[in-house]
Amino acid sequence: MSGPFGETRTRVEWNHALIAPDGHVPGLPPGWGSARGYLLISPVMNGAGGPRFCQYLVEGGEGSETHCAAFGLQRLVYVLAGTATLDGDTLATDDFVYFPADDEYQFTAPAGAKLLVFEKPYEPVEGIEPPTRRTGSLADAPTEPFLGDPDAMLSTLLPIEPGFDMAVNVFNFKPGAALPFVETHVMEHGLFMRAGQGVYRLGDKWYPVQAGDSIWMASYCPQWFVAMGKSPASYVYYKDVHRDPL
Ligand code: UGY
Ligand code: MN
Repeated sequence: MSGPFGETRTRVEWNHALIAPDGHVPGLPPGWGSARGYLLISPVMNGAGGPRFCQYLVEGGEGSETHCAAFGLQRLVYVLAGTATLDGDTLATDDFVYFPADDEYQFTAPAGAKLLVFEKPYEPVEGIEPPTRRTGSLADAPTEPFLGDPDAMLSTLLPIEPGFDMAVNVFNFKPGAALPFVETHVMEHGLFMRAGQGVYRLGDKWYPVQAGDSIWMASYCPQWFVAMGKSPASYVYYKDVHRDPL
């Protein structure tokens, strides 16, 4: 809950946003039956043109069912907690599925499940084959020290191929580990803190962040993170890749 005087860590700035769970209000895009969830990042946010993707949470339970995303949208669903069912197969916690644009399926989430969803319009490129559906698990994803630091491990969930115009990665930081420099880049990010805590620099502000928080970083938003506290920090994040901004 917000503090007694309306305090919250939530901030929405022109090139970034921090959405703390105390401000969540239910609301999902169409296509999720009667599921409950929270649309945390979307193009109607203010900003440098606003985000070019959506990020939302879905809670499992009666009516938590979906068959497709809106026309032309690709969708990645990451199981944060509990299980989900895809065309009769079970997805466990930390499994994920990437649905290419205009894919159709039977996806349900029982009570206790918590899903993180990213959606983005697919941008086809002549001569490049669009991706097909992928399922996977965090434990099996390629994982490497980030820029040589074994205390900051980066897992890439989707293949790094030009057919994919989005990436979704998981970053795991030991307490005290940090991004090695303040990044400023053309890609934008949507981020969900899945564990731990730390401090995120966004633009020229520094924010305490913790598990359950979501962050939007616009293209060229200067960004840096340090993990703090006694337990590791971990976040799942989206970025747009492999396309010409012009
Ligand atoms: O992939 C990235 O740009 C990543 N290093 N950024 C981030 O964690 N804020
Ligand atoms: Mn980055």
